Amino acid sequence: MKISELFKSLVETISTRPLGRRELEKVLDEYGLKLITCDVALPFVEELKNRIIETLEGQRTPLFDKNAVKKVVEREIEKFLLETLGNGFDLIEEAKNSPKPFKLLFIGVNGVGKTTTIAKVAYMFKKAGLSVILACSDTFRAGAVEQLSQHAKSLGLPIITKAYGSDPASVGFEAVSYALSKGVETVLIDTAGRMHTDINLMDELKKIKRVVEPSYTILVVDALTGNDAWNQASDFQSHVGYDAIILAKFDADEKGGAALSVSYVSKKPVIYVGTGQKYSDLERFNPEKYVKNLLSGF
Ligand SMILES: Nc1nc2c(ncn2[C@@H]2O[C@H](COP(=O)(O)OP(=O)(O)O)[C@@H](O)[C@H]2O)c(=O)[nH]1
Ligand SMILES: [Mg+2]
Repeated sequence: MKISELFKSLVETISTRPLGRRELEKVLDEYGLKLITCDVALPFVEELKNRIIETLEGQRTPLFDKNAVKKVVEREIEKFLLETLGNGFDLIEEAKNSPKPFKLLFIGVNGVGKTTTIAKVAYMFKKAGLSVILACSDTFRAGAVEQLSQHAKSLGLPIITKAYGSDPASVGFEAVSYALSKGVETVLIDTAGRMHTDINLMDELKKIKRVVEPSYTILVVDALTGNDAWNQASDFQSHVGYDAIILAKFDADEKGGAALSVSYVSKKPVIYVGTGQKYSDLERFNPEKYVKNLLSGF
């Protein structure tokens, strides 16, 4: 080792010290509490703390910078949150580059915003020059057909519906057949909600999925759901399975923790967020912006 290098390493040893578990725990407890008040689920926060202690314990930190520990912890939290959120994808790009018809199946608990989200996606596709057909496979709830038909009318789109109580899978199948024969590029399929603990519903969704073979299955979650978002994401994942998540009512949610919980428990990305009740109120989810916002509140 050269003298200059030796000197540098000596200075570093004197001016730094290794990070201890206790002080890391103290800082992480503060951040953890803040994440929990933002509705991020507890098991996620626990894992975040453990992972960061594992990474940082024993690492050398500047001796004279009081904020050094906080800074390094915050950088590590940011990294972990971005990793959890993963990489989303653009539905227009996917629709354009996939075999036709491009089929999207929307699932989720009743009232979360499925039907509204479908209308928004239809509007977005239409604007991008893609042809769309809607399918109302919610044959369970009175009013579901009327609601989606109203959107179809406003957007000038064809729609397949069947009477209340009909087989939801056959509605989806008919929409796909229509798309195939008429060259419609995309099929958006609405489904019934009920409770995510309802086994009949889960079986029904599985059947629709089997019959329709969607290009992507999308779980819609209400951002305001708070802690139950975790259970919904987990139940639909284990019973039906999905590829991505759209968070509706993001505009009404100041806390914003649901995005982390659902991505963590399902290992699927949030791809879009609903930001209002208008057709144009659908935005690509931006993890960097989201994490920055979340942490800036701390
Ligand atoms: N503020 C806001 N409201 C929304 C959003 N998405 C849906 N909603 C409202 O949530 C309610 C339930 O939506 P709906 O699409 O019928 O839910 P579904 O039962 O899952 O199909 C309606 O009053 C919608 O207008 C959103 O992104 N922001
Ligand atoms: Mg609905």
